[in-house]
Amino acid sequence: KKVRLIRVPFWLGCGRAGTELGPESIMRAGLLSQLKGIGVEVVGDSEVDCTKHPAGGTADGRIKYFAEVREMGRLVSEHVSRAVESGFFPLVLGGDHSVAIGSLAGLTAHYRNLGVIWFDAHADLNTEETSPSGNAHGIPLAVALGRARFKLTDIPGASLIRKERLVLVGVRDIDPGEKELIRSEGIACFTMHDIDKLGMKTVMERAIAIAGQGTDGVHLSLDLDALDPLEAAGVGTPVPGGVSYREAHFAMELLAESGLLTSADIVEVNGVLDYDRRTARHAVELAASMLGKRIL
Ligand code: DIR
Ligand code: MN
Ligand code: MN
Ligand code: MN
Repeated sequence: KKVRLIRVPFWLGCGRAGTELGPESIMRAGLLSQLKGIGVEVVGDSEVDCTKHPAGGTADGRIKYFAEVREMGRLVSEHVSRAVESGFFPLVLGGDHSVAIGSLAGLTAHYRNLGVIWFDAHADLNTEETSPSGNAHGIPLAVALGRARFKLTDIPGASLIRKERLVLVGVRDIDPGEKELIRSEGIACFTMHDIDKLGMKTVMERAIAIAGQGTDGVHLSLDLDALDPLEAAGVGTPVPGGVSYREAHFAMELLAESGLLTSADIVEVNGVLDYDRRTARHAVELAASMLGKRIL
């Protein structure tokens, strides 16, 4: 497997500085040596030239820094698209979760039928209208499904993802508008309640079946706030009652075993809040596991 790293030092989508340090924190936690150790070749490592220090508070309607988010999305899309074209596995290091707008745009330019597994405490299904925070990291899935005013197809080359092939895992904090969308669209959503009830094994088997059925690529978008804040405190929007490191690690191993994964995002690692660097280290372990690292 040949991986291309795409670093996106962006925080404007979460309204709080620190995630622009995410890519560097993850690299410093030993990503390259971990991947080398399991025989994963890293071919190319690029940094997206996104806005780090905004000139002013350019709110376009209700979403903060929307112009910057949109431009970042376009740039990330180009990087991801180029990586897929060259036959590489794009591994996008965020940055806040709005970077996934760019990943999905770049991926849908190539995969006709992309499956998406969204590992997150949140549903990220707000629209410009339903967002209670105005933060762009809460809208990427509504954008990708074409349910927000800004649509994935507003980025050159991109197409929408299909709701039938999208699955959420680890969710425990959903806004009213998101709940409505999940219900009306029938989006597959494995909450913490489902994980507690069924266990991670069954949940991931079902998630993989949904995202893998008839698809030509499967993307994992891993928001580190899916993990319990007791183990991964370095995120901007921690929610108690999350996935344990052990469960997350197992989920990544099951994904690797499926052999279906073709790209991933690792997002929301906040270099300022991650005081003990544990969140970044977990991110590295999870990256290695999803790319095939085995205990034995
Ligand atoms: C919340 C938080 N649903 C929002 N979203 C987060 O602002 O729209 N997503 N933190 O990762
Ligand atoms: Mn998220
Ligand atoms: Mn989240
Ligand atoms: Mn491991």
